Amino acid sequence: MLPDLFDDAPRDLMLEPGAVVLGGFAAGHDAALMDAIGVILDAAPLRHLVTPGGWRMSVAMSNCGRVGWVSDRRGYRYDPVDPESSRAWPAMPGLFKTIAARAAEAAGFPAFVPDACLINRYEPGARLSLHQDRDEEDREAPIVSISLGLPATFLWGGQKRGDRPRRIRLTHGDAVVWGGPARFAFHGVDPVADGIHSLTGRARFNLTFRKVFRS
Ligand code: MD6
Ligand code: FE
Repeated sequence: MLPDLFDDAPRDLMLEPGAVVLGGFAAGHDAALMDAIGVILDAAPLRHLVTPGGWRMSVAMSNCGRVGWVSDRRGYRYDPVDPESSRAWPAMPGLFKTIAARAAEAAGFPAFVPDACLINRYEPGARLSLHQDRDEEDREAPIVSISLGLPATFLWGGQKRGDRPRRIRLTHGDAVVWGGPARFAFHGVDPVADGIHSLTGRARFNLTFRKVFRS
């Protein structure tokens, strides 16, 4: 047996209790996911939101589902209406719900029913600084993230903002799930390196599924 030093086989990785990377989890559905993303973005185009502090985010965002995550000078919030169009966000495709629920279950969180999905597009150089996801009313449900296209270095910062983050490479099809004791961990994304991916072109896409409302 040769050592698998050069093996790209999918790997699962426990980050800490409640947080796991499921290597390649969504790879078999990549084309269908990108098709569905394209339909959503036709109705609710990607845009660069402004932070409450007045900075334009380098990541371009849109949403589908009952509510969408938005930021502007007034703050962060979940909004049932796309502020660009004043219309409801596109419905969440069944494929999204199914894949998110399966990933959550594989990570030990059965019966996950997301009501919001944030769509992020990173062009080369785009990044996301360390943050917690805490705008959701439901504090029990996990968050499920699916990465497509160009690879990225994910920052896993632990429970305190000052903790030095671990760096984890996320590649096409990887899922990250966190909840329970890890639900409010700090995390972010380093600037995406330039490259071309056969399915997404010069971009990384990330879907994060949330359950915003309790019940
Ligand atoms: C990203 N993701 O991977 C950014 N948040 O592009 C997030 O901020 C994130 O991946 C909560 C849970 C999973 C995530
Ligand atoms: Fe986040």
